[in-house]
Amino acid sequence: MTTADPLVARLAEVVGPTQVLDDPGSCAAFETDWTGRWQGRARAVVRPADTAEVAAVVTACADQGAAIVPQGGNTGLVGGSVPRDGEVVVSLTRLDDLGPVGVDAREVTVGAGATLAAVQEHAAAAGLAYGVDLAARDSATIGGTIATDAGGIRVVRYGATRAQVRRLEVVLADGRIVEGGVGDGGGPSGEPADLGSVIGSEGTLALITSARLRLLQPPRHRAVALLAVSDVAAALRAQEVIVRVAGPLEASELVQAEGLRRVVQGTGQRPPFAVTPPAAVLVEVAGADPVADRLVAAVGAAAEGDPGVLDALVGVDAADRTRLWQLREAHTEALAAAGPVVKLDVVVPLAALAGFVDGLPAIVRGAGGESCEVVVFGHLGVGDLHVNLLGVPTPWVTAVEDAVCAAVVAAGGRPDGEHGVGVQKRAWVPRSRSADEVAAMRATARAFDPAGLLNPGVRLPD
Ligand code: FAD
Ligand code: 2HG
Ligand code: ZN
Repeated sequence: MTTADPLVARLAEVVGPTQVLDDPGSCAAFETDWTGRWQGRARAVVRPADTAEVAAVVTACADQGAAIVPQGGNTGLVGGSVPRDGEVVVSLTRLDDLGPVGVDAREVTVGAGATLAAVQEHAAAAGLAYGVDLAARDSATIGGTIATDAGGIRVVRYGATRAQVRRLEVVLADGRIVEGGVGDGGGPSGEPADLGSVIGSEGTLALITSARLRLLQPPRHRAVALLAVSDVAAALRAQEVIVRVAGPLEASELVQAEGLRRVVQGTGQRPPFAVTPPAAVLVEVAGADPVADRLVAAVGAAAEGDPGVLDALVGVDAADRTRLWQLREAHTEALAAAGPVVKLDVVVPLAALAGFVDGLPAIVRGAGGESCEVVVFGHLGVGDLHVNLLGVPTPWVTAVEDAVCAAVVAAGGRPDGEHGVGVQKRAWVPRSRSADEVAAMRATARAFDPAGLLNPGVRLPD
């Protein structure tokens, strides 16, 4: 700590001087997002140790009218986790307590700063599992995943993060601590506060300090298949047949040739197929009894009479399953290694998905991205797609983003998917939601945070 800023001095009294950073070198990692695209200076970075310290930090900021950016693992991809204009960054990563697992109630209470991986391992040690998983699991925090309502690779089976949260403890914008249930996870009736709107609010309504999470009985057997397909329409047909024959899927993920090539190059893994297919769909089936035969039968049924299914691999033992999953999970890292990436996480209705993906290269070219590489992958089961664009000339980034978002809306979808609105999609909120819906969002924000101190510039349009 180096400054004479009186707010920073007060924050140091609350959390101790070593937990307040204000020199550029120490703040840098908290000021730039995972993609490197969004960055800004923080007035200071504060790292409280517990809920009481978070409340005292927020009270001190509120007294001075100082804006706050809550931050977890800083793996967000829409610019919402880093400062824009001298806000105080409140990093929640030290709130990483893992409470005892309630085996009978199938739940656990954890600090907002616990990583997803830590919670998964903690649940597994008690014979249970947590229903959310994503490739950033080692850094992404429970607080961040709740604040974004993260989806992830199990979303088709267990729903997004909202479906896993029973109770929240939060610190409001004026420093008060509130505990409450969320929706039907709130326990006995007479629950005083429903904090459901905090889920997915991207740090704009409250700082999440801890959460009681629903856990589940993990399936004992798993099998994974990667089907090479001619296009997205064939991927969707295959998914439909596999669900019909094998039952509900644990995961159903789409990748394309360009992404597969980048992943193979980046990981050094052998190409999965002799000829890289235009697209592939990864499906996982799980159950209490062995599931391999069921999956093999389902893959056979999908291929039978459908020339769009070109080839298939099935992985049953853990090493094979991991290898197949790596081909999907390594996309973000492999693309990041190739240079700056323009990322758009969008949701498109399944009926419009194939047409949307097929039309994307022309849309991107038409908006100034003539020499761009278009890579689409994502959560096929729920129509949440990650449009990654390599080589977009800087002056054309906004035009290209707008063209893709406009195509999403025209297809009946939403330009903000599981990653949230952040800074990136703010302008698209009124173009993809009704005026009444936007008014309701504003009213909720005003009720929680009348002075507008929590993550200003994120989520809500000006
Ligand atoms: P941060 O990035 O720190 O913050 C994200 C947002 O939440 C910000 O607006 C921030 O202000 C707010 N916030 C953070 N903590 C709190 C808190 N305690 N209280 C209030 N607000 C808070 N996302 C998916 O949905 N699905 C995926 O499959 C997925 N895969 C990914 C894979 C990789 C390799 C990477 C890099 C990212 C991926 N993401 C995915 C995006 C990201 O991991 C998620 O958005 C995640 O939920 C962010 O968690 P975090 O702790 O890093 O939050
Ligand atoms: C995933 O599903 C993540 O892997 C990241 O949501 C998506 O990198 C991306 O665009
Ligand atoms: Zn995703």
